[in-house]
Amino acid sequence: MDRLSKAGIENALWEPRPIVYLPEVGSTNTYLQQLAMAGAPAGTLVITDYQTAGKGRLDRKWEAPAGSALLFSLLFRPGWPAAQANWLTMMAGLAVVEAVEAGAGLTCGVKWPNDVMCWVDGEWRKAGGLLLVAGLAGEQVAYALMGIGLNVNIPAGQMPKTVTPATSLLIAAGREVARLPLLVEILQRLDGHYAAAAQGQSPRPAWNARLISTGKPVTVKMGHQTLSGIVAGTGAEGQLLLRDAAGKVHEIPAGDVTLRER
Ligand code: BT5
Repeated sequence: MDRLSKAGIENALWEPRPIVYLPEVGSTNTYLQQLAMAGAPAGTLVITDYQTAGKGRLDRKWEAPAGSALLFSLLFRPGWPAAQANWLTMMAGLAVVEAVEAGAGLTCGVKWPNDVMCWVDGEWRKAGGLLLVAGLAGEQVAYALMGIGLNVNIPAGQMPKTVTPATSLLIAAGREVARLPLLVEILQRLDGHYAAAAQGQSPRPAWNARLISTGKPVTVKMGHQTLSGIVAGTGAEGQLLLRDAAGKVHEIPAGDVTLRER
């Protein structure tokens, strides 16, 4: 197993940033939230080798065996309008997809809204997930925690049981992928996308181009409600646009997408 450490990450980064490395933690997002509330600066990174209570959306769990994944959270203090908070999920999705393609030579994409998918054996499988927690002050994003989980070197026999078929870079690429250079690549790309967004450039066109479901038949679950249709694209705030059989376009702010075979 390749080792992560605070000094190793500091040495590998081009620009300094506050780093907390923990061999084990409940959830990097929860840990970073406490730091954020205590005034930690933008850019703070919390990273671990193992989470005992890793979180997905809606009280779901994120599971990965020790030392085989990238599990980290980043603190942003964008001061953006609340409606723009989703830009962070788009930027993180782009950064992870680009870094994995560059570092592992795989074909990857984003499944709306927060899944990182890799193409393996003729289908898209989930290799990573993003978890955005935004702290609002009035109508502005005072702080935002971007949690990123990426299955790097999880062997086939140790993959967690999941709803969406899952994979790791090891399985998809057929070789181990070093986590530290991959982390550095993700951070650099994310910083680049963030700098562009801070100048007002939306990540949405690039993110749209990476969505795997556009034009495809899908089923979307939103709580107890289920809708089927063809993905027509995304709206200005990242909501999914779904055209149903009657031709009506629904705007879906959050939900779970399953790709359907025609
Ligand atoms: C996500 O939620 O995909 C967001 C995952 C974010 C995880 C990171 S790790 C660092 C940071 N700290 C945290 O505590 N969390 C973030 P969602 O779309 O709700 O998907 C959750 C579902 O994915 C689960 O219900 C499982 O079915 C599945 N799942 C769990 N672990 C997985 C894994 N390692 N790979 C693929 N799928 C997984």
